Amino acid sequence: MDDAEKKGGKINSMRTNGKRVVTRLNEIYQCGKKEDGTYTRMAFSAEDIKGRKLFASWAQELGMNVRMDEGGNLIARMDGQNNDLPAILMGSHLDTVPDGGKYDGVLGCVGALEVCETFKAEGYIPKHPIEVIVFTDEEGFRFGKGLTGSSAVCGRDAGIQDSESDIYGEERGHVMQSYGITSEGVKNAARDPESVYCFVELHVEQGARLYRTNTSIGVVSSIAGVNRYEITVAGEANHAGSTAMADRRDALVAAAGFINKVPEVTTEYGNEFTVATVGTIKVTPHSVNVIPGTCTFSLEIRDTDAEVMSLVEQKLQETLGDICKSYGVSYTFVPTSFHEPAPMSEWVKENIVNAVKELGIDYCVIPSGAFHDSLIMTSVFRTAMIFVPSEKGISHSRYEYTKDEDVENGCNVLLQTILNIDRD
Ligand code: HGY
Ligand code: MN
Ligand code: MN
Repeated sequence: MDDAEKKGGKINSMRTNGKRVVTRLNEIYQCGKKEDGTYTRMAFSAEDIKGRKLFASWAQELGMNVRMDEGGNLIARMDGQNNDLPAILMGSHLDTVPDGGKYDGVLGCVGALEVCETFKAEGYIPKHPIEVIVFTDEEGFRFGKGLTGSSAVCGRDAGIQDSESDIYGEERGHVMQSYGITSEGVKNAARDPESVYCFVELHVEQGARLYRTNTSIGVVSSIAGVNRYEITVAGEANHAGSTAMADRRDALVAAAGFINKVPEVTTEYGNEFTVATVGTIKVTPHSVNVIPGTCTFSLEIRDTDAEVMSLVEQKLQETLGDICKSYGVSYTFVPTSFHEPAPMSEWVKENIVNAVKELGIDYCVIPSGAFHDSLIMTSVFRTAMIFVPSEKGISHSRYEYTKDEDVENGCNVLLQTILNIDRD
């Protein structure tokens, strides 16, 4: 390709190979096959590592330089015409929730690699170096806190410690040995803001707005903030046969009273998009013939407005206090993680919108209820996201599905966005 072509017609007709992307989404999915019949790539697990190795091998075949930073982020780099320029970053995550789907996170990684593969096939050398980044433990279900790799890249305290235990009782320090990283070392992964031009993440919507309105592309306006808490209700463990109903201080019954109120309070004090969820629960001593002495559960509140989030938190805490008082039990309400709602970069968004228009694809601008590595990345780097539809809005499920043509559209929009940014 000569210079005129590089600047003109040929690059405007450059397209990704949708079939290859769909095949790769399936291949990464297969890496998660487990004996229990699910497909799960829990962060730091053998299945996760298998997926990352496969991904790294594809990048190496392209001649990209592949490394892992101290945060465990896998980074594949393609040289630009001027390697002194800051790098254009694309990517997402390969870890999944339990029994997760084929698209969440993986599309952003495989789609980013596809952009590089298309550049190579077309002989197009971008001005800027390009990096594809697979972030560490985005989902965070294992230790109850995600966005580990992106927090590290942004120099934000990921709030992790080698001594903390995951949901199976395994220590983080031991678990992270599978990547060869430590909680202390993760802090060294902070990236010089000057070394990054911008970050673009392609992702499935995970909600039903694009699907319901039959829209091909979502340009993400902002990402909802997410605050998490661990609540423990403490009553009295006692004999389940000989303790009269009137004499009980059952921690689970009190917790259930509160959990039952969460939707009502959230709807009353939140706005249209506010959500609150209790997603995990455990009791002690966890015996069929003992009244639960303690009940510990998670609470998560999400919204695009930080003030609404704190009002809902306050009202839920008041409700918990009233209910615990009426049952004669005590409680603790401990914040475990806070992520502020975050708007996306106007400049990157504009580049995405221009790309969509150039390709003649229909789009709308929507907020994201799910969080993503972009939620953190936008605090340091110019960041925006491209959404493609999730059939029926289903995600975090084996039934997650995005049509092949939507996958291809998303990759082409990513490609065109990067071309536009690179020429800026
Ligand atoms: O939970 C989330 O919103 C993200 O998908 N990890
Ligand atoms: Mn997810
Ligand atoms: Mn995701």
